[in-house]
Amino acid sequence: MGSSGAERAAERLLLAALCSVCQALQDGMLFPTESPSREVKDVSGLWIFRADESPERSRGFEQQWYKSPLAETGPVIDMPVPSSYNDITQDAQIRDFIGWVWYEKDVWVPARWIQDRGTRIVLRVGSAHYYSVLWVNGVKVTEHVGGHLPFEADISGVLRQTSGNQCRITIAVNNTLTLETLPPGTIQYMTDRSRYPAGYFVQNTNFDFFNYAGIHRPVLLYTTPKAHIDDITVETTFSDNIGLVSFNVSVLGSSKAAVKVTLSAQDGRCVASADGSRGVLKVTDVNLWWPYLMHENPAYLYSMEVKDGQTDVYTLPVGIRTVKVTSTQFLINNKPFYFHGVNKHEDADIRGKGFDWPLVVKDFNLMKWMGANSFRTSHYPYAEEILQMADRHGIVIIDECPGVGIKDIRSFGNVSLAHHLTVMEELVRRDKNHPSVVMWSVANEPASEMPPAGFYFKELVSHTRSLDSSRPVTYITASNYARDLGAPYVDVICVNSYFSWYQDPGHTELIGLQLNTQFDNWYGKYQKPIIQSEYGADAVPGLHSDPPMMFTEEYQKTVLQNYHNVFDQKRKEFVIGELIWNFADFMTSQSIIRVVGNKKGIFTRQRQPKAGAFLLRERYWRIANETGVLNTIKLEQEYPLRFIL
Ligand code: GCB
Repeated sequence: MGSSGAERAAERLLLAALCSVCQALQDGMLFPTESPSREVKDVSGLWIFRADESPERSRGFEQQWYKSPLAETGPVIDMPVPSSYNDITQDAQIRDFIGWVWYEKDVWVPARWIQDRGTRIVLRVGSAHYYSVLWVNGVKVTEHVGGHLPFEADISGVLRQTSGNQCRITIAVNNTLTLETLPPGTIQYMTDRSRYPAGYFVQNTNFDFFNYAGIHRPVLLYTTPKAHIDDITVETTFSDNIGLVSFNVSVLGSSKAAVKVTLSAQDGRCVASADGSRGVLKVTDVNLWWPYLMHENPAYLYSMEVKDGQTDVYTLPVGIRTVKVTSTQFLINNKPFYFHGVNKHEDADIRGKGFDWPLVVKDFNLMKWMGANSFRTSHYPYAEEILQMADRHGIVIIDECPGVGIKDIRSFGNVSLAHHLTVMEELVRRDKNHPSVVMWSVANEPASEMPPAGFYFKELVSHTRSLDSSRPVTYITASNYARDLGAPYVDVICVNSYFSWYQDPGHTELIGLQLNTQFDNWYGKYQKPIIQSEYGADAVPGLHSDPPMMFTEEYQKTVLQNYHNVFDQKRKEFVIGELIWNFADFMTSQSIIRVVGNKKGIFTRQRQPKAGAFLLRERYWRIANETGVLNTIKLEQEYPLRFIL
């Protein structure tokens, strides 16, 4: 059958897509899911915990606490996983603890997992902050540098050699930050004996959120067959009504993998299939993945079943969509997309940065309620479950790595850069298949005016592009346009500014002039589209004044309104988005400029709206309605707009 013009165009696009798929990373980090060939056992829950309070924090290693049950080494306390440990007890020393803490849990491993030598048993930690070492039955199985990203170890051998079905998992976690960690930090010993006791030290950082620590995401045991699907990379494009899904599957533990890939629509109908570990699936009458509020049927996900012969099966949700950037626009499926969204934190009372489904679902409900179509994972990668929610709800994500607070020139050295590149590799490897992720952010507000920043960001951005050529790359700047050395390398300029707050506090009348100047300067110099990636003002909930004064809800509203006036002019030109700082109030370290945390949330930390939330809600729905593609009646039924418009 002769191919149509549309098909030929699609094939050309596909060739380009395949070339980038070839550069996929070596090891996989597929999210553990159940399938006919895989089981998952969640071993989160109640663990026991001990902080190593010895002066050097080294007693646990000297006394080998991993060798015997932790309770035999000294006093232990209960500790929930996932959760930060900081706010769980009444002890300020635990809240502010710096150094090694030890977690332990005894779990049963199903006998059939051990007996069946063809079963591979993996222990996976969703994330632990910052540096972790893992033992199983006293045997070290892996270690990992960096919070916010998963790590895992094949523990089949250890389990079969040690005590069989019983499995004592010990995890030591250290939250110390150094000049070469991401984010960086320094430990400062206080030597003035008239003011500080011997050995007194503090952790200094340059970021504005509490350095929560512990096991932050679920700990899972899961199985795969020995010959197993290790990684899958998909890239998608389309031409007219034909969607193309190029895939690359890597199989480990088998010399003769026989991969079969099947793509099914939401009604279960098979729409395309192929044999082989690399190839392209062609989908006629494609349902594209559209962002929330951009289409009547957003977030369409196909289901891609990957089978390796008779042994392994893995199913991956796939959204077919494209992302492109021009000098004035951000295009999703070739249509202009305007980011009207939020910046978030993984942060809540008691659990700190611990993953929590009620919080995740509540936050998505709030984002949809306010008409937000996007968020940025400020200032680190969020849990994979959050990205899966975004895929399913059509919320667009700017996916940020933990490169926040790079302010010291010593953090621009080769060791730091090498680590930063590795973190980007881990991030892309984990998140590359999410349709919701439309851009990578490699850092937030680095000292981009320092001379090494030019080389540093050139390397970082080009390495990220080599890992994934299908998405634009940015970093978030707060630097002056004339002094920013990284901007030449990024695809989109993301600027944070706090006019009438950190500059000219109290003078909201200056916002219009200063913001216009900001946009014109950046666009004039780079001719790249601009996102206002942060703006806002603190509002202590319930504090009021008219005329507005700083820290009141009225002041926060006034700042927002002044910014919005300028956005409304500039979004006709080259401004492609606005992300409020912040979705919700969040905890910071203690300081004279923070009243129990940062209060720039439009929701409180308990997720109750301040006046600014209603203002943004009205604005975001209005912008969404302007696009003219919405079935307003349907949306009004879901979210009664008549009350606000
Ligand atoms: C910023 C930072 C963010 C802070 C915010 C603020 O520029 O990127 O982490 O929390 O300002 O409120 O100061």
